[in-house]
Amino acid sequence: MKKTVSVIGVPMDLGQGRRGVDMGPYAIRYASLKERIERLGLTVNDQGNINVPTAETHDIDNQKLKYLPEVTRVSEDLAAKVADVMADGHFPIILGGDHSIAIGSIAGVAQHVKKLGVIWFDAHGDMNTEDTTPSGNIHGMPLACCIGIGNETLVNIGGYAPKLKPENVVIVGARSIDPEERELIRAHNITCFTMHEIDKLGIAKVMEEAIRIASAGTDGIHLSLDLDSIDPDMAPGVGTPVLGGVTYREGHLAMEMLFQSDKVVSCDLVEVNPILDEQNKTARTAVDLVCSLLGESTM
Ligand code: NNH
Ligand code: MN
Ligand code: MN
Ligand code: MN
Repeated sequence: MKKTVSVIGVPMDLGQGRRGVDMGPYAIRYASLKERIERLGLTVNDQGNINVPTAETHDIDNQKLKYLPEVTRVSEDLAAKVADVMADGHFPIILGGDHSIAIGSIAGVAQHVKKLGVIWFDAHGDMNTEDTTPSGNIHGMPLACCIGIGNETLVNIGGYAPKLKPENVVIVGARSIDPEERELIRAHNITCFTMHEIDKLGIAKVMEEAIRIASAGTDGIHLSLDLDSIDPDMAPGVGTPVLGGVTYREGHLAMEMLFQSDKVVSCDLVEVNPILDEQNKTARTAVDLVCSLLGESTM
């Protein structure tokens, strides 16, 4: 585990339709992110926020990919920032914002860790392309972009593609996948542990497999943690809650196993929307989970 954590906020709400997710970075900081991580003996370097344009100042000029130019610009800035802190030897924690920010964060991480695996904790697949998206929302597309499919511009953020090999990508917690997205997940042979597998095999077995697959032949794992992977009882403040999610304890065991693997090099905490939340519960869940990821133990 690296000794210094760099926190990068991305107040992004242009990748989906519900306002308030741009306040996610503030909500997560307000849930004592820095203090909690410092208690683990790590140094926290808060880099502030990446500048994100306000929705009111821009038009949706492309219904297929809403706010494409704006999301592109933010993704490039974020990729550069993440690459910079990785070059300094830090562990980046990227605070969303909606999940479209993973296009930029992974572009930055993979610039450093060239053979990168990803564990994508999400109720959704985020494997839509501009041809399959039912919504035009870029937050439903970041994983596809990272494996090199979909919109040219988004696929090439950071000036290179692809960022990931599908064989090192694992989705965990899925329970709401669009029909054409399912086809893409299958066609690209991406491992997807839905809630069905978590119920049946148990989270420990699922994570053991997920870690094995994401680390096979790679030099590190990026964790992209969409808070809607967690059951709405502990994470109600998300734009698209789906019943029957990962429980609080399952989430913790997953994070503890990732810590023990010593493979994780970076992470995203996304989709926390304080306007839809109950007394910042979702941000507090996010902080609890990331502390487990960084080695907080119950003993
Ligand atoms: N699959 C849908 C779409 O592409 C919803 C995605 N919503 C998410 N993804 N919250 O994590 O628009
Ligand atoms: Mn620097
Ligand atoms: Mn997502
Ligand atoms: Mn999701």
